[in-house]
Amino acid sequence: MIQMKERMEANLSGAIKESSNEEIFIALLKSVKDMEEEKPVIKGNRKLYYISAEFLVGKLLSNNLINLGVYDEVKTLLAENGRSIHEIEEIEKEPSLGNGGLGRLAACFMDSIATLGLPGDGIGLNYHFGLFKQVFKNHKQMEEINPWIEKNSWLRESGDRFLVHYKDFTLQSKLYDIDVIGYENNRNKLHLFDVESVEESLVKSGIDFDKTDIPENLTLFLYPDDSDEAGQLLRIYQQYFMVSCGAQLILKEMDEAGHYIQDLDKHVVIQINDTHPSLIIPELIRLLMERGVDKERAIYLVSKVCAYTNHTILAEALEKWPMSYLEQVVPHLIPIIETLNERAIKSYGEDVAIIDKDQKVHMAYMDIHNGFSVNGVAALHTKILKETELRKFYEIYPEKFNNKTNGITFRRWLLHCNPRLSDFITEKIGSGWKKNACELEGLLQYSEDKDALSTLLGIKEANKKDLVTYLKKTQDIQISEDSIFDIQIKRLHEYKRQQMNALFAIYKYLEIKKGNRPSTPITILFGAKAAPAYRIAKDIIHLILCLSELINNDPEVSPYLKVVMAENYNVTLAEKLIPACDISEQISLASKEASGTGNMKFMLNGGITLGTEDGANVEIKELVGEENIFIFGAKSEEVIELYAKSSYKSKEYYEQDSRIKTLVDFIIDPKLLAIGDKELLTRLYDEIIGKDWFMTLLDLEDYIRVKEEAYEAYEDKESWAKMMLYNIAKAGFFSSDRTIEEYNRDIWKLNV
Ligand code: 26V
Repeated sequence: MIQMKERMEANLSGAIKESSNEEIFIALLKSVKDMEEEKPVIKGNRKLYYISAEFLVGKLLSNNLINLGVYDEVKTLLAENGRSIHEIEEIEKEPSLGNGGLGRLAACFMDSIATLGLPGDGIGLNYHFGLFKQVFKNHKQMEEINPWIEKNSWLRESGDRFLVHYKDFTLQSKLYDIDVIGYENNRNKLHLFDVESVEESLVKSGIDFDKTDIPENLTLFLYPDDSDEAGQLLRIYQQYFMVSCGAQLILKEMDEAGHYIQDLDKHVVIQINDTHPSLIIPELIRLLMERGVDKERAIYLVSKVCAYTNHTILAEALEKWPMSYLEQVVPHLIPIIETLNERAIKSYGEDVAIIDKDQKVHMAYMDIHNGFSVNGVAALHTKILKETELRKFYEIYPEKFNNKTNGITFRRWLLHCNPRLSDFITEKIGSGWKKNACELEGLLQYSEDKDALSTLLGIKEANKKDLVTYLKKTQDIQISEDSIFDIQIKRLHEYKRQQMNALFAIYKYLEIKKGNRPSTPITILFGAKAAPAYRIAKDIIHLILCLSELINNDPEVSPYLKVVMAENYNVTLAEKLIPACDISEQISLASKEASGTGNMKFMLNGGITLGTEDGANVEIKELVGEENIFIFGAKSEEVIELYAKSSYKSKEYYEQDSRIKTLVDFIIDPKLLAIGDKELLTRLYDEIIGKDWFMTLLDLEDYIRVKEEAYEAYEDKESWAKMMLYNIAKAGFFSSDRTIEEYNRDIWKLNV
């Protein structure tokens, strides 16, 4: 095998010592791409296509070096030449091809699919500016473009080009591939479709652009603002582009493998990641018919090939496209969608129609009728789908429903982001856990070992120091490494209840003002982007930034409490924050967070969950036991009943509990109004008292009580370290390798 040293020499004009970080990065990129190309592509008689509008892959250099088994070699080579791998990593731009959990899940899955040696490619879009870059100005979120594609990147141009027909024009696709290398295994591909005519200069200021010029704007952004009709139409144009290219690629690969089109169901399985790619169903039927397959047979074949994953029960997030929009964009799919609708009604009645009375197409319903599998992403989520949200469908097709609790790749979320902990684990139990995550349980034998527990605390301290340095250097944020790191990082959404955490910060601030100081200082850290058109989410960011300004500049309070919101939260930042966390905030309103995957990443890195019984928190609790997690708040059954009866009135909590009243009133306290924008703060205040759709005030008292318990528990370092150890030891279940094994066993059945 060619050594990395030789590869680097071939790709670098001068010596490593004399080269710039940029030059070294490019040489490494080229070397890694060469190594990847030498890896065989994973093959099999049956292939998976994971189709998703989002793949939040994160930076790829270290990930790929690890999976190729040359990370240590490169690190040493650089160190011998006086260079640090971490400085080189900084050069790479992070592609932001996802919003949050759903996109990151797709990236973890790609890693595990290749690691398990399964033939499975990803299909998505090559957004030039991805999601936006978040910047704070006047305590508000502003959006800027986030260009990430450079002359030298992980993208490889592929020769494949397909024509995509819309009502008014035709576009030709251009395909880029990113190699997906399994850990000590071979290669799959992530196919990202793009269009040649896209025009980056269409973006004028911030992230504004002409939404009607489809040939020029199609792949500029991930999910552009869809609060208006033009935005929604653009989304349909994007979705159709992705699925049409994907379907054509699948059929082309069938041909190349010499398979008969009639045997599609033997050789292909398509996992539809949420409903964004659901138009692949009518499109594939159409393409099969174009190739001479009769309609009934085409519908049958497609229904044996497509499987659907649901990622949310939030009504506003379930896609329903007006027929009139589809007519404007893809009229040739209309007769097929109408046929599917008529068949569903004929067999099972109007109740489960795909097209509703308002002439809207329910994408999820189309998937359920015309796919062979429907899965939720955590046990509780799947139970709610079966019993409540999709009950009618579960009664018709009980055999289609199944649960696949989410997982995360331990290569990125432990091996790469927390080398100290990773080395500690290997020293204690050997390296088998890297391939068989359940071996982490072996750590339990150290639960009474004082040396091991104190080493574990030392690792956390060191990681906290690293984070302090990083935040100071990159964002000029000053926090104390000796404080409790209490972290909530995830998309900003009302149901995730960052506002409840902010109300706690107000409570703590007022307590300290009264002289009730915490034994250990507290740092409450947030990271979150809000959708550009999501008013309340942006108001919550405004509140947090104003609180941060007030609290951090108050000399009476700031030695004991800091509130910090890190800018532009992304995968790279998550990799720094997670290893340094003491308390992991997972405080969504029970029943609303389908799974969560941040909760798993924190657990694996010794962060202790403070959470509601929601999503995968329920499974975390079952694994670690009540004594190793802090659980509070209403249960999902209570919440579902409150919604059913429309009986929750936030105003009653506000009026009847004087402490709650004090905390909520503080949102419009003159001290905050002097810092922030009166209109925004008042709007949020009114929202919480008048509506509070996600029941913040219902759980606030219990949240304060249990969070104080967690802070107190932190004081006993040895027992805290035991909790950490327990959480790490029990995290094996959440390896995405386990999740993918289950998908393959129950749904994909790729015979390797
Ligand atoms: C999307 C939207 C878009 C319109 C405005 C409101 C809204 C609210 C939620 C969403 C989420 C869409 C689906 C999604 O990202 N689900 C996430 O999937 C993760 C991976 O399965 C899971 O861990 C998260 O709990 C779930 O929220």
